[in-house]
Amino acid sequence: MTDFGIKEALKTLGLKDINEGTSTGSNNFSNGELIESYSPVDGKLIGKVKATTKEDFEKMMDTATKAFKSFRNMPSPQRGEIVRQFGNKLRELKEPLGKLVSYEMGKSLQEGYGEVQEMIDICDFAVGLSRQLNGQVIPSERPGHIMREQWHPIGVVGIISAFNFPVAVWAWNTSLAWICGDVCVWKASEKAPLCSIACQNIIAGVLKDNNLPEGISCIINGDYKVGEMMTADTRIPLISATGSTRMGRIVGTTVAQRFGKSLLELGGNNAIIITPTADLKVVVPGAVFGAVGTCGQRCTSTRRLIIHESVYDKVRDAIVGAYKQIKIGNPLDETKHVGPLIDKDSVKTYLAAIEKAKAEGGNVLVEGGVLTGEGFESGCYVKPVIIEAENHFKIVQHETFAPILYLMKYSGEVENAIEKQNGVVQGLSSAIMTNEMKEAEKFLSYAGSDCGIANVNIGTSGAEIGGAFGGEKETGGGRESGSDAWKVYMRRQTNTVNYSDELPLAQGIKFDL
Ligand code: UN1
Repeated sequence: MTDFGIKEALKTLGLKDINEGTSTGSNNFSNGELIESYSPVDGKLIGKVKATTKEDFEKMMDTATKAFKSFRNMPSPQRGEIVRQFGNKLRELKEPLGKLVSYEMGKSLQEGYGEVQEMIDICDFAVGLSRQLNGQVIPSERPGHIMREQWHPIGVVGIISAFNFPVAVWAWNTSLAWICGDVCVWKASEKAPLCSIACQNIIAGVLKDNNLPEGISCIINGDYKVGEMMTADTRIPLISATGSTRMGRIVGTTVAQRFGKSLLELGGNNAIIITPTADLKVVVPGAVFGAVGTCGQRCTSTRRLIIHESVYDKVRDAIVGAYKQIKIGNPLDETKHVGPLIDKDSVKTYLAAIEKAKAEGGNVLVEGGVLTGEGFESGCYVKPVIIEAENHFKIVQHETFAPILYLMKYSGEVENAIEKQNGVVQGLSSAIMTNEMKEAEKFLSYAGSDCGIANVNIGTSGAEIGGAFGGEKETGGGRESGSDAWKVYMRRQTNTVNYSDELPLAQGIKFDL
């Protein structure tokens, strides 16, 4: 069987000797026990990475804090130049890195390339931004005084990322943090450690070419215990964490205890409202890609379809029909739509969720199951499922990271659908399919969707980097990527300068000596 060029890709990305427990990622100080990375694509061991010990962590923090002291002095447009070079390297390496993402994480090759493209796009965005970290000038109430606001680098930024976007989410954070003058410490998911080593190799090369300290980009490896070293550390003023609500609750409270800042991007329970005027040509690909893309493992994956009763049968039949066309298999084979789940634990969670939905009264329209036989040896390939369910079911209220789509009806006005859409604890992404302008505007209004992302006539997933990404409620409230998300990576300083010969006090207070 062809290896789809994986060996070659690993070599190009500098991932050799990975069976010895690589610490090839320059500035990866890790010397602890070995973490093995198995591909969900074929179940084979790809490589091993050494975990970070407490001692390693201390060394790393030393390097990072030292690097910050010099990096903050570099003018931000020059820092932008570094990010520009990083983006160019990613352009050169899009193919091997996209392949590694697909092989280590299991998403389709197209999506693997798409993820690297997101990295390139955010680098471009950051380069432009490096000349626009503007503060403002504020009129003072006192004569001969001027007030202004400045944005300064915040320091060492800790990044915790999930397996499902093993490279892009890091780049969303780092590209902005770097132009802001921060240095970054990254704890990638222990389920996709080689992706992080590959990325580290790329940026380490750029830093070296520019004679910059390698501590500008550091990685640490391991499970939640390694994450804890970071979240508890007062030398890290900002922790940006992507993952489950459970993880976010622990990270958020730990960081808050020490008055650090956290940027949390947690679970979603994203719905598409399908109204009577919805165009099926848009609905079907939008809903199906949203539900089965990345095997249902995006935080923006579509979990629920809330369909008007008058078009319910038609929409249901069209979606069920489309599911019959879905080809499941090796994600590196571009004719396949859906690859595997990340691991066997995920498969168990998927199977348990289907059982729970049935037990609560769900009606299975498209049966699930684990695929076996040739090509499915890893045991991680599952069939996308459709279940008719009620919004209040416990399992529907819960985010299951798998391709399970719940269908439900609404009747009457769009407000009833919006209430259902908002009737979950998560608040990441949402969408409405309609040709009625009033319905669309209601959905986007203050009385509409309560999510951080609300779309019209497109699905819930596939957000572009230009907008702020994140959501409300148990999604954590953080915003990363575009818009003014950069501000979280900086500290704000308000200045008042007196250029007069007097000292008038604010609020007209007299204090004569
Ligand atoms: C995530 O699932 O963690 O909107 C991020 C999307 C992607 C990002 C998803 N651009 O689907």
